[in-house]
Amino acid sequence: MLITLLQPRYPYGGGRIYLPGSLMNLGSRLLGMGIRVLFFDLNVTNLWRPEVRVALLASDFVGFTVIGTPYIPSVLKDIRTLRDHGFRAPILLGGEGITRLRHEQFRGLVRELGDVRQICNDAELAETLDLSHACLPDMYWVSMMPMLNSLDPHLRLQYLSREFCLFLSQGCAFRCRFCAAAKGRRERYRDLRPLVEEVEGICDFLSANRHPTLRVYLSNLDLMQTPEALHEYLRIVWGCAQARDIRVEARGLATTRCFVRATDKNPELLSALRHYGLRRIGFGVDGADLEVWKREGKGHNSLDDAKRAIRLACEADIIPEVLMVTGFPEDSLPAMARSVAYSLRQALNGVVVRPYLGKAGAPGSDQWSDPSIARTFLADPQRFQQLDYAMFGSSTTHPDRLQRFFANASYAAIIAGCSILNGEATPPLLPTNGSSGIRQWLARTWNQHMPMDR
Ligand code: B12
Ligand code: SF4
Repeated sequence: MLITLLQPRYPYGGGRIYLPGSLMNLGSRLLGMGIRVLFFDLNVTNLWRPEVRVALLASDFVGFTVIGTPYIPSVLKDIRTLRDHGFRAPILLGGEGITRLRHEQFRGLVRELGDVRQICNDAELAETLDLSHACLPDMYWVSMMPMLNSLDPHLRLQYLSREFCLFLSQGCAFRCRFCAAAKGRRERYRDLRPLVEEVEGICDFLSANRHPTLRVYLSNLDLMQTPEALHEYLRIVWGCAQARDIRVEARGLATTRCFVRATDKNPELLSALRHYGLRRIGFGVDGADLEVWKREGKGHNSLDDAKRAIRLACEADIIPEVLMVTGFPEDSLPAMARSVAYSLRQALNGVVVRPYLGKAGAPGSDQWSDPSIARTFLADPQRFQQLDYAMFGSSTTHPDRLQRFFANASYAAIIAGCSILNGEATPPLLPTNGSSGIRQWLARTWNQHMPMDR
């Protein structure tokens, strides 16, 4: 059996290089089952290159990964292109951006695209590929080295010499309303043996290529939910790198609640993590308003914890970042004003603020269970792109015109203020739907030139 895995192109144009960790993990699992796997990154090649066409025509299955909902429209477009050119094999879609659509909703999205299947879990994958579920290695049990080794060394170096995601764990015990991640479940760490194999293999490769740094974005949704495991895993990663003279530079996300609790419990924790390479932590502060936190199921946030977390991180020489997902469609003007004031205060104090505009309605968020919200996106799948947190609000994400104006204005004010004060805000994207002619062209051109969210 031959399966070709495709990393979709960055949706806003211009090839962006980022290690497709999801497909490296998935492909390694399939290789372990004796399946032939080919991989192409559509950011560095395209569907019309002869080697891609030959691979696709010879494949029994083709699989796209969908990182987040903003990728849905472009993946559907690629599938349409393949079908228009006579490609008939079954196409599989998997990944965080697609797994939380209900099957019937998914079928509606792909109804004119032939045999396209949504793969939400290993049982579905095994059934589709006619494998024994019990034999398919779990994502927690494999190293991505088999796939990494199959890449052209030049491409491998491009991926590994810049920041990439190191898969350590999945799952978050909290249940924020807007969140579409693997929420409401205990964090689970991957097995240590494959992690060691992976980090050793990567560091051997970096060292052979005289690249001195292993720069990783840890996959944890909240670094401090299982602090003992984080400590142990980072120590091991650091040990593998150190043995090859490679420096570790890691970053990740955390809730201030778990961060403060973990440091209260173990005051030495932060200096140890810093020693093992943890350089930055992004705290999900998401506004500065008790009512908004309550509404969004973020009762675990408090201004006191945020203040302490930032101070503790600074004291440990770890750079704190304040992630501000604000301006949700239900947010009031005073709540948005508080977010702006808080962000600017942080930036004035030299703290890195990373602003995003709150969106409701990604599959997996609580709002998705509202049939009218789901219908809006399913009726016009292009709209999924507008759920990008870095994008200004549109009539889809913020239906009330006046509220949208204030939400966008507050988002712009945070970006502008923080860029002037400390220059690290993620630049915003512009919605392209609904506009036409020159406005759409301007929005597309702008988006194409903005750096990718990190
Ligand atoms: C690394 C990462 C990134 C990287 C990109 C990763 C990449 N190119 O692969 C960066 C930093 C660039 C990134 C950006 C964004 N991300 Co991101 N990212 C992650 C993160 C931290 C880890 C993902 C990962 O590698 N996991 C490890 C791998 C092994 O697991 P996996 O991805 O789940 O893959 C397994 C299965 O899903 C399945 N699978 C995956 N693909 C496929 C395909 C097929 C065919 C099959 C059968 C199975 C399958 O098999 C894999 C294991 O074998 C997750 C958080 C998390 N913990 O999930 C967020 C996450 C996936 N990101 C998310 C989002 C929203 C984004 C953005 C869209 C944010 C935004 N601006 O709005 C941007 C996209 C920007 C852009 N336009 O490109 C959300 C997605 C939510 C959702 N349900 O839509 C997550 C869950 C974060 C969150 N807290 O909400 N991200
Ligand atoms: S937003 Fe963060 S803390 Fe809240 S459920 Fe999602 S991952 Fe967990």
